[in-house]
Amino acid sequence: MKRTLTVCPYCGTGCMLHLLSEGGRLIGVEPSSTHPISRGGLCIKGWNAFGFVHHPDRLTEPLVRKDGVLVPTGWQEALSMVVRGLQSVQARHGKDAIMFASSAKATNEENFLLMKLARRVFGTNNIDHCARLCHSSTVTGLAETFGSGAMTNSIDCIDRAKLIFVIGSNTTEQHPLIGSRIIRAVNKGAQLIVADNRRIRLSRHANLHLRHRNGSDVALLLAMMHVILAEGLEDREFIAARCENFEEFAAIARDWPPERAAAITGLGAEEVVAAARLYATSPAAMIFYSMGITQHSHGVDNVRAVAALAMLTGNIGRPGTGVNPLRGQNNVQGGCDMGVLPDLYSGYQKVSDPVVREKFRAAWGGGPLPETPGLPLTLAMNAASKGQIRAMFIMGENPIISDPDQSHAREALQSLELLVVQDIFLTETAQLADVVLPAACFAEKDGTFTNTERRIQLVQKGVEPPGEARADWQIICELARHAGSQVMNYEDTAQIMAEIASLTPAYGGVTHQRLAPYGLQWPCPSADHAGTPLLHTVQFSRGKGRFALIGYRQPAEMTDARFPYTLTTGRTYFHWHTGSMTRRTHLLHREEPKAFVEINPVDAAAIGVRNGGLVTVASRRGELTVAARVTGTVPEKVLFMPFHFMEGAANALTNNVLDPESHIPEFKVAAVSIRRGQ
Ligand SMILES: Nc1nc2c(c(=O)[nH]1)N[C@H]1C(S)=C(S)[C@@H](COP(=O)(O)OP(=O)(O)OC[C@H]3O[C@@H](n4cnc5c(=O)[nH]c(N)nc54)[C@H](O)[C@@H]3O)O[C@H]1N2
Ligand SMILES: Nc1nc2c(c(=O)[nH]1)N[C@H]1C(S)=C(S)[C@@H](COP(=O)(O)OP(=O)(O)OC[C@H]3O[C@@H](n4cnc5c(=O)[nH]c(N)nc54)[C@H](O)[C@@H]3O)O[C@H]1N2
Ligand code: SF4
Ligand SMILES: [Mo]
Repeated sequence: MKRTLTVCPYCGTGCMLHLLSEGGRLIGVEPSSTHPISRGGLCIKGWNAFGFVHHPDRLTEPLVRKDGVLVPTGWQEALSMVVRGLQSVQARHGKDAIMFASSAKATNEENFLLMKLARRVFGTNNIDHCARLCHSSTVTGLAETFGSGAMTNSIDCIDRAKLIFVIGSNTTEQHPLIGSRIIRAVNKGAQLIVADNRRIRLSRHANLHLRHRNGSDVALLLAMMHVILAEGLEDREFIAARCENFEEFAAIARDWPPERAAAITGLGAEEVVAAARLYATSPAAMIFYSMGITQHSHGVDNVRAVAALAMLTGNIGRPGTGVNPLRGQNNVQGGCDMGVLPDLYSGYQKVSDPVVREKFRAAWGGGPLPETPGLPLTLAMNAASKGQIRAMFIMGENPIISDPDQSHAREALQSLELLVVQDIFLTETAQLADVVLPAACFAEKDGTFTNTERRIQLVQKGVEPPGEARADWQIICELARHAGSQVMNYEDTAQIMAEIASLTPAYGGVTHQRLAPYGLQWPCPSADHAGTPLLHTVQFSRGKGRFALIGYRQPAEMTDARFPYTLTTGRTYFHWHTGSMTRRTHLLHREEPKAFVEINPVDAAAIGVRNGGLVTVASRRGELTVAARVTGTVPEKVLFMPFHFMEGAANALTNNVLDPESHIPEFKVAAVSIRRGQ
């Protein structure tokens, strides 16, 4: 039996595990007992991470559409169809008529190469990835306030926190090993505030559970800061020494007494006062947040408010404190770090900066690089439906299920002249493609993933890919050669990392060799640097921490007589996003086999539906019928649906309205009606 140490392919917690294989086939996994996060544990998805790898549905050869159907072909034909197709669209409609979507499931090396392919070989900045749907509000909001959009502290800090404030994160289900660390800290005496109107597992352990209305976080946080200022609980020394723009900000917060917020949040003033006092008087308070904060048409304002709360009380730059956005996908932190973003190169270096462009130009053989920022993914989908984007190359994403307003997404993809999908399965999106390229999965390749605490870890190959499938990085290099470019010839992924390190200051000291066994946390600027577990200790990345000005805006779609319920969407413990992997993993699928909607018993009774009965949910975008899960988890008039299931796709209902700055969709609030389904 062979044991290969690698990284879990699911969430951004970044547990490491051993793949166990025999005769070239995976037979199981074993946690890594000395890894700083897994420490001998894994969640159910980690234990089953091998489950989809040898599934008979794996793509084993390239497919091209002929006479309307996808048929198998060889690599040569498939690759030249892709390159000819992209070049032909560009020749007729301009360089920026094509869009690349990269993948937070792929390695850093692969993301870096797709970024290079788009910019250097195809001459466009139109590249983005699922972070747009996820933490783009964080990247924008924290860059403005702190100068860096990543977790300020480390997972280990949970043990040093005296108070943990979890807002808009269902941590035990979505980042399970972080969730269990939080529970352990609480059992050892740390205090816990949960702000989420669902009764999640963590709320049972909380000293205070705030069940405020969806989309009312800015009002809640401003009111907490009002109390802190009114009671003199702010950290004056920290503010004076480390921050700017305080007076302007304080004038806004002073305008938000808890009584004003009450009408918006639905919380009693005393609950807000209690939360403010608990947080502000703790000697070390650590904030965790995730999609409940970011996925709103005011997602950036939410993030600004969270950042302000931490600065106001000096809870940043020390162990056990900080602002900690929990990054979702196994390598979404890395995707952002590698610059698969329309306005940034790797290391958050701006494409609009001529010095930066010159550096990349010189390193990449001297060809011209595009100057204007490209399109965010969400705007590219809109542009596709208007005929401005004519071709899309999608590596490792499944937007037919994950994008907001499914019929809009379908129409956008169907209106393309050329759709290329590079995936490990024939997903619902791949079924619409003109060319499908079969990729190797995490267990079949080498490289690195960067987890939510900025830890860059080694991914190692345990088994061979099926059939003709190849690693994403190899396919991208082949595409470059088919396009006549000689700028992407690599022996292995370590060589790609050397290039990343030479162009990306925070990864400057990273080599594959140095990453064994359990990685390095960036910034790691030089070969002798040990990595950085804690950010902003002496000053913020941008110098002074900036109190941003925040205004409260309500969600774009509020309930009314026709659509009297609020729908919020998210995840379950057993499934991963669009289900491509977890629904093909026997044990996970068995635990959660079908779509459902959580509905409060009072609302279920009102329409005469029992647990397991059918409910038809309708929004302005569409309607669907799914099984009712009758539960007090959701308050009255609020429904929750996971978006994993094509047969009951939550995104048929969601609102495609975007935050004006981060361009994230409002996945967390839509107005719907319900009736008993048949
Ligand atoms: N099992 C599993 N784990 C995952 C994933 C998965 O698909 N499956 N996906 C990964 C990814 S990419 C991500 S981004 C993370 C997401 O991780 P989370 O953000 O933790 O997950 P969600 O279920 O999207 O939403 C979290 C909570 O936000 C609450 N919420 C909704 N609206 C609001 C609001 O207006 N304010 C507040 N304060 N809370 C609100 C919901 O009630 C929900 O409990 O999970 C990662 N981990
Ligand atoms: N309603 C609603 N919608 C949401 C959200 C929500 O909370 N509510 N959350 C949003 C968020 S936070 C996110 S992150 C997105 C996620 O949206 P997506 O990224 O579209 O979802 P995934 O299912 O993770 O897609 C990953 C794809 O990569 C493939 N894959 C896996 N490994 C590899 C590999 O090594 N190489 C290649 N080429 N492919 C691979 C998988 O088969 C799968 O098809 O969904 C968003 N959509
Ligand atoms: S917590 Fe996340 S990284 Fe760890 S085993 Fe579970 S899914 Fe994998
Ligand atoms: Mo995400």
